[in-house]
Amino acid sequence: MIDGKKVLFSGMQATGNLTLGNYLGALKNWVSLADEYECFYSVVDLHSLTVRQDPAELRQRARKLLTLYIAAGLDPEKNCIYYQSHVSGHTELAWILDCFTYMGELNRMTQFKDKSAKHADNINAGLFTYPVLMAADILLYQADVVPVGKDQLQHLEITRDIAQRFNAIYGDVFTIPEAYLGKAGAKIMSLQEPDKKMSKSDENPNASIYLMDDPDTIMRKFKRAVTDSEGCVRYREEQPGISNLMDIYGACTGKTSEEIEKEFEGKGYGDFKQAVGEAVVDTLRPLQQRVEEISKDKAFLDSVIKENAIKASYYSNKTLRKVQKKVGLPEKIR
Ligand code: ATP
Ligand code: LTN
Repeated sequence: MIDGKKVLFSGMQATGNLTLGNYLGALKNWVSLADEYECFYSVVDLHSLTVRQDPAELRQRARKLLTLYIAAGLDPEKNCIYYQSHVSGHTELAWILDCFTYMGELNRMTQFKDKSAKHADNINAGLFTYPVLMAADILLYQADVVPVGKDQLQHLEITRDIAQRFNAIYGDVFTIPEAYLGKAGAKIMSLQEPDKKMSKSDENPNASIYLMDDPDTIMRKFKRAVTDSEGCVRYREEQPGISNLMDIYGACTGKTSEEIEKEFEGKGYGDFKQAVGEAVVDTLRPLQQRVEEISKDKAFLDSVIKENAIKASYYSNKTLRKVQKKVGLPEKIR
């Protein structure tokens, strides 16, 4: 609890360009949470190092992601938006938690298995202990809730296991966090393979709408989106491509699937795709404008980065000191 509010923590990696899936499934829904929770949103740049990065590109992407957080509507006065690497407590706690995590547990992580298959030439120790750094992120702020996608539930589960194990030995040190799953249907699928989720690491650029795509590109990608030969706009399992476009249209316009079915009754896929494209362009335009504006204000961004790192360090240090004391590390002479 901070000032009588429950604590919420989430993070995103600055790898790749954010997609419409990241926005509709995560960012957009985060905006309304600040009233109810004390929110920490980190750009988890240390996690990004688990796969090889171009240094200049990583720096640029991390700043872009932080800008996007703000442009999407996260008020940096109410939400603590910061770089993970600016708060040293994350790695300090991660080391201690490493000593309370078993190899067997980490070996079971499906993300580790997937990523090692994908980067077979660089299966580094950081990739293996990735979930422990994530546990440190969450536990450092005594987070009660963690909004994540389904793919991250296994990491949240190991976080809870580590916290419970630690608490069982040393008393109630950590809050046990709960997953906060967004609204159902918020999973946006690939425009090219509608049975796969839209993902920023997809190699086919036509599969995803990137948040910074220009209107022509957006319209073209929707025109090429994979559908089916049914010829009707209906929300059902046999039509995953159309259902996905309906989800996107609904998320951008607030219309329900029944309303959308009615609106496009007797109309062809061409008309429907045109409407979806326009709705997405209208949704992203203000976001893109805000990104432009905020990016130009270097002093503002720098002060957000600085102030929020100080705020995050303050809360994280409280937990870290407690943990260090519990495990028997000698107190610093101040
Ligand atoms: P990568 O391709 O690098 O694994 P990603 O695009 O899958 O990345 P993450 O960085 O894993 O995205 O996730 C960031 C946040 O966006 C998470 O909360 C996740 O649940 C959400 N998210 C990612 N993709 C989608 C999607 N297609 N639909 C809805 N939400 C999504
Ligand atoms: N692993 C997450 C990103 C992440 C995270 C976190 C999410 C790192 N630390 C802490 C929630 C809480 C991902 O790949 N989406």
